[in-house]
Amino acid sequence: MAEFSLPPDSYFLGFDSSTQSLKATVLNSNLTIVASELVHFDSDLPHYKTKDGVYRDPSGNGRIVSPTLMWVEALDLMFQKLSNSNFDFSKVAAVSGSGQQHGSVYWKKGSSQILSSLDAKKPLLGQLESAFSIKESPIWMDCSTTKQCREIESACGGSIGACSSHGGRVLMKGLLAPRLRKYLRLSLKFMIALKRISLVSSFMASLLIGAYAAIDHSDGGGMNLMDIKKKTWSKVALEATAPGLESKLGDLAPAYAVAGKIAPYFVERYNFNKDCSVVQWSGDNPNSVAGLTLNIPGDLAISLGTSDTVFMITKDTNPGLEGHVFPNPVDAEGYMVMLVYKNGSLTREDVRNRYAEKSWDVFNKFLQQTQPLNGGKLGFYYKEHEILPPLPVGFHRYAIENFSGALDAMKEQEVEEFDPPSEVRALIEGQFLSMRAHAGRFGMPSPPKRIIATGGASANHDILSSIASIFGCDVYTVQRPDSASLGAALRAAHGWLCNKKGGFLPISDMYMDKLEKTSLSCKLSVHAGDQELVNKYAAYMKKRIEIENRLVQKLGRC
Ligand code: ADP
Ligand code: XUL
Repeated sequence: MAEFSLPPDSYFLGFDSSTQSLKATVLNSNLTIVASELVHFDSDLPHYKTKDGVYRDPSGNGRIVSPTLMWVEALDLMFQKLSNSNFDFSKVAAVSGSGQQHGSVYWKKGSSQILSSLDAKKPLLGQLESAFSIKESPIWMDCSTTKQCREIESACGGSIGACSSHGGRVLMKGLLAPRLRKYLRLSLKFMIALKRISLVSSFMASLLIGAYAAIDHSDGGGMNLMDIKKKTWSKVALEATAPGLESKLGDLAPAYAVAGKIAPYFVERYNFNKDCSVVQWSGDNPNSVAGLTLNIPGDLAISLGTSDTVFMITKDTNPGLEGHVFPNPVDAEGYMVMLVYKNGSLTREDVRNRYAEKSWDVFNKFLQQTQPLNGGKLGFYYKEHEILPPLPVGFHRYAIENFSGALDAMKEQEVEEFDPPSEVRALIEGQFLSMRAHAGRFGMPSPPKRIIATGGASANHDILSSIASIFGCDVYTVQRPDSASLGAALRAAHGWLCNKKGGFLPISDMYMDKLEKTSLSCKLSVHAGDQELVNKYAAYMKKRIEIENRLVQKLGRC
């Protein structure tokens, strides 16, 4: 291993360009965090007038986008903030990053010349103003592509299963393939003027190398366009989406590969070493797999960010109807399986604002005051069109008779509203009962060995306690809730080592026997709930799924 150790006294810089912010985490050669920084889009860049980092189309057509140039300006500001804190860029041996998944950027013809000749005396923003065909990037929350989902599904053979080697079910509006079908069929003129399509991850990497960066296998696996076993573009999926697509997507590369050296722009402007490597960026959920050091099958990770996601590592490439499967970014042979909920933190904030005086303290007090199973008050809260289950915006509440008994004895009645403390508990129990039910279908052991929680809301101990009671296992947290940027910094180090070796190296070699001495270790936050309650929750969960299925039948797929 000494042959392939990290260079002493060096830094590994990881970014996370997420829905609401750009974050940075820096690890040193001992894998200890030495710096971190945040640019919050709404408050640090208020002139874009985003809410939660996005624009929602007021006509209610489901279009949700973010200004591409806001991400560029956020990078300018991030470098400025790090410079102001006297961060020594010359010590950075490698940089990598994480991007919200499924967001897309459309580069115009001529943009590669702009990228390769950036003037170090000026910020990036003004220089990139004319580089994009579409100025507002559609993101993972966008759900304006129902028609295209249906068309692709039918072109793929009419069934979701027909496309199962492409990383997940096709009928998923947040994913890229239906969106590309919509945009690329807009007009021939648009198609001719378009040079390259990037994901948020490969877009940000492109800025750093001053050239178009490849899409990596893990984030690429989420596009519904890749054969995840062969790790190549899938001809069937490309053809079902749009003609001439392959040349616009460019090459694919492993997440641990080096995308290029850092561009001269950053060497001159911030004093980076000219040999600093930029390791492929990847999606935020794959980066979290790395940052949480998830390497034991049976460990479940729950990320509570803008979206809520649940993921595990696996060797199985067969996605269930609901799960996505991506190549694991730090295991050349392995995969990760994941569920995505659109109604995560923003829906918790909405219920907090309506019922808990806009305060997490009051929200938590309500969780503490109310009993597990909530006296049979069960709720479904969708502030955004939900993917899982596919239901439109709306709140639905039920009073369950015999809620702590056998499933057969439970009877529900729809009600208007609960008292404020019960609204809070109904939301939290509803979110995690749904996760337990759906994760069971993608192969989660019951109970999981342990849960590792991350993302903004994992800082909330009362939410973690509900998770431990519902799933019946211990809940761990990491030192900092932003595992995606930590994972990106760790992947920068991993990519650096793989590059030195000239091939893949297991990431655990990097922290073998010294995990506890690094910033990567997890700590036990809440013990498993008692078994009798876990069993009661199991019956209650089945009742919830019965009601959920009925809601889906009645309100249709969104
Ligand atoms: P993303 O990476 O998707 O931009 P984050 O992982 O940074 O999102 O999480 C941001 C969210 O964390 C906020 O929307 C906020 O609701 C949530 N959050 C922060 N602190 C708490 C808390 N104490 N309790 C519950 N949620 C919290
Ligand atoms: C994953 C997904 C979300 C975004 C959020 O498929 O759509 O988790 O990655 O950033």
